[in-house]
Amino acid sequence: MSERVPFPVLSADEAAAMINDGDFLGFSGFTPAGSAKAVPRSLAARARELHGRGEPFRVRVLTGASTSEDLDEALAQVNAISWRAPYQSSRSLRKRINNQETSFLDIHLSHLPQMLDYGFLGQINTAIVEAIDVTADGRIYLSSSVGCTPSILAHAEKVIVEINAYHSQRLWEMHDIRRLPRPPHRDPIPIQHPLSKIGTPFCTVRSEQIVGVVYNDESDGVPSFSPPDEVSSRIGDHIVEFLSQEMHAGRIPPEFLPLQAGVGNVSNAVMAALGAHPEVPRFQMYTEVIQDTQIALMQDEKILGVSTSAMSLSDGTMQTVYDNMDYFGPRIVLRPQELTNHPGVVRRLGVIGINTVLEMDIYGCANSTHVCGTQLMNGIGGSGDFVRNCYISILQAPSTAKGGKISTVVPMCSHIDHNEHSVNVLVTEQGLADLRGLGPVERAQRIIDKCAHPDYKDYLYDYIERSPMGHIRHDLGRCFDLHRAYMETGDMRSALGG
Ligand code: 0RQ
Repeated sequence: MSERVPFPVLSADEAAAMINDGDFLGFSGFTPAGSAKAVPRSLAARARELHGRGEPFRVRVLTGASTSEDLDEALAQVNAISWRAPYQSSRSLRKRINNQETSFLDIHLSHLPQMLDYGFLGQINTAIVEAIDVTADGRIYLSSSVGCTPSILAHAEKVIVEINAYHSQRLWEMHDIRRLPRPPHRDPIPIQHPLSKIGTPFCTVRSEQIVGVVYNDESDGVPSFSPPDEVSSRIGDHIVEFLSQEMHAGRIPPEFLPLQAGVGNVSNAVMAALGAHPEVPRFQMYTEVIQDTQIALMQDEKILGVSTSAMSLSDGTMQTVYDNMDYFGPRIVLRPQELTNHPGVVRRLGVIGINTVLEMDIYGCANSTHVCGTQLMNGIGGSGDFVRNCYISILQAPSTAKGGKISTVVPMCSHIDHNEHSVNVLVTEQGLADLRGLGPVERAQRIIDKCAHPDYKDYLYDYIERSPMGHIRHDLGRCFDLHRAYMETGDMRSALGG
């Protein structure tokens, strides 16, 4: 590690002053993990001041996935984001996007580095990246996430490095950075195991790109999760039972297969259920984000190793990792999202993917992103990368939302992110529907039978029976009646009649 940084040391305000209205900015970050913090906060303050004087100041923002309150939330609150990709989870930004104040590109996370490389997204003016260190010859050692940062750095005219002393100086031991060349010069990716390493522990830029360094000392600020609720625990139990049956049937080998798990409370509960179950053997993960539960399961030696793009951990759990780097260093690999989510590697390893959706339809299509087909929630993130390429793709949701006013099992999804051709298993707290090998109408019967909430079952059966005959039975005049009822009365049950 370098002893003295050979670049101008800037305050966050000085760094923010280098950014111009209309600039295209690439930030580090994949969830709050490894997000740039001090400079975007100063940028938001600058935008507020300029807007107060009636001057325009809005920027285009690219990151690996979602970010922290200091980035998306702070900038969106002052309406300083004109364009955003590829994923977000901020309340204020969501509102701006749904009001058409911010243009949002919702794309598969594994596709982003290639899109950037080919210039589809434009030229990045400045990259603002969090690191644990930078050297005179332009090696940048990233912090708690990798995401799209290696590609952002490669394509940025200027680079500002936020060196964050909060993180362990040993984080580089986990990093495995490699960018893929353009076709036809792409060799097979030699990842044969979640812990295979194929790259370097640092990103490389030309030292002339680096215009300054900002010092910082603050955590990623990831909130801790509430203990699993009953609904999430029941979803977890159904998945565990299914996976152990698959093992007994010889469709999952005794050493198990690597798991991928999405983010959020439901996912956290499912991981806890898997970890607690004696029939599930010790396993590896090939995933894009890890949360607190995975670290606890690693300490218990239930999870043996993890490949991920981010460690999205609450402060206490992060401290546990940093205090025990001899243990965690060799067991966690942090990689760019084009590798963690790479279709070829996911298929080769036989990953079992478990992701959460907003709604699922009776034929096995699912909506992860748009409430009633119009209102963006977060974005597709990496879910599509995994759903399409997993060995077994499992999608989960509570059977109802908003206290029963919404059925998450509907005749036709109001927006489709994952379709019947990719989805293998649907699960709610009511039960689990294994769809493999079933035709559309058999799928519909099984999904209603196993997954729908009892309040909505009769309605859904009746919908199939009264729909015109076809390979897939749909009534285009009625397929969105539940959604329409929700939009008109605030309760889908108003469509149920009787
Ligand atoms: O809203 O809290 O206001 O009540 O949606 O729902 O059940 O708390 O579940 O936090 O896991 O989020 C799909 C959004 C689920 C997330 C989604 C309402 C519900 C609640 C959240 P309230 P829950 P979660 C790896 C993989 C796409 C990206 C992905 C997601 C709120 O999992 O963004 O998978 N996935 N990435 O009440 C209206 C419905 C609803 C509904 C739930 N049908 N209609 N509102 N809600 N169902 C990670 C990355 O890619 C980085």
